[in-house]
Amino acid sequence: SLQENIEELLNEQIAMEAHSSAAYLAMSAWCNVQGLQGAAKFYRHQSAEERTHMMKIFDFVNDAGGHPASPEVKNVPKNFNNLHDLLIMALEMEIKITENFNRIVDQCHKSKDFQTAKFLDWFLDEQLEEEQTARRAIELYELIGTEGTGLFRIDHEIEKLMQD
Ligand code: OFO
Repeated sequence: SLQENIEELLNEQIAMEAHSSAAYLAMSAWCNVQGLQGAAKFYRHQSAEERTHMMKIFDFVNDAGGHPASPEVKNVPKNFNNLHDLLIMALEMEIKITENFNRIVDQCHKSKDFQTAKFLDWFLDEQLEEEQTARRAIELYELIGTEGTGLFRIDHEIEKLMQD
C-alpha cells in the first residue's frame, strides 16, 4: 500500500487542485462582471477540469489503500487589476502545479514507488498542455492589444482556447 510520505504529497496535490479549481471559478466570475463572457466560459471550464484532476488523485489514493483528504480551500482570489494580470496569475498557478508534480515524481523514484510515478505521468503531459494554453492566452492578449475593440477580440480568442 501507499507509503506515508507519498500519501502526504498526494494529499497536498489534491489540495492544490482544489485551490486551482476555486481560483479558476473566481476568475470566471470576475470575467463575467467585466463582460468578458468568452474568458468567463473558458475559466469555468478550467475550474471543472481542475476538479476532475483532484478527484483523479483522490480516487488513486483510495485505490492504493491510502486515505485521501477532502481539502480546505483558502486564499481564493476575488479581484484582479485587469485581464492581463489574471492571465499571468493563471500561468503562474499552472507552473507551480507542474513544479509540485515534478517534486512528487522525484520523491516516488527515491521511495521506489513506481506505480504512483506511472500514475502521475498523465499529469505531467496534462501540465505541459495547460502551461502552453496559459502562455498562448498571454501571447494573444499582447498580439491583439487592448486598443479599440481589442479586448472584445481577446475575449473571443480566449474562448476558442477551450479544448474538448
Ligand atoms: Fe490540474 O492543474 Fe492545471 O491542469
